[in-house]
Amino acid sequence: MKLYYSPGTCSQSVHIALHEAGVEHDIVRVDLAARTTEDGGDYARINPLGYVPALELDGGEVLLEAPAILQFVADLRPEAGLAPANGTFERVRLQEQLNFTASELHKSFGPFFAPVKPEGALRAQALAKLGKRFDALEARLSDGRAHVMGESFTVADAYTFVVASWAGLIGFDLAQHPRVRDYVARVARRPHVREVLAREGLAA
Ligand SMILES: N[C@@H](CCC(=O)N[C@@H](CS)C(=O)NCC(=O)O)C(=O)O
Repeated sequence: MKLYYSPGTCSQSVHIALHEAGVEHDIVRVDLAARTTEDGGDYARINPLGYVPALELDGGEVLLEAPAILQFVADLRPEAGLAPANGTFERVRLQEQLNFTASELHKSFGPFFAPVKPEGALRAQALAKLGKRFDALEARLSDGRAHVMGESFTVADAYTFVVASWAGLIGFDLAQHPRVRDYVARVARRPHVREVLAREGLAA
């Protein structure tokens, strides 16, 4: 299978999941601005909406949307323990967290990555909203759990880690969210995460 990715973006969550699950895969870098793949292909043929991640299966089918792809990867290797079994309440809890990361945390970064950045009162408003989402993540980690679903690393961590690590990129200081800060540092130390960062050409 092939993962279409752009370094450091949310596609990194799938990249991490593939490594943690031990699933053999190729990676194809996408130029998001030009909408082309590294071999000069038209990325719109993979995802007409132009965003990453996309996972192309060996039969040619393309799977989109990070929360769905992450669960697909987890289910390829149940023994890796990256998601509770389908049909259980624990699985729904994982989906709840994946959805929080996608539609609350990830999307709250949107204004800062838009071509026209928010300034003044708009920036303050966007920062306040992001801060509230980080408050929720801080509260989730407040019982001392090592990972968002408990003690074990799951695909929800692959995604939450990547998104939370963007705080530094936009100058959002995690000092007010020490458990999130420690969580990001902890996940960044995982051997597979370090491997993925290196493979994407990013410093650990
Ligand atoms: N709903 C999509 C969102 C993916 C997304 O936001 N991808 C960003 C990188 S983190 C992207 O490729 N942005 C470029 C664009 O939208 O043109 C998902 O969950 O996979």
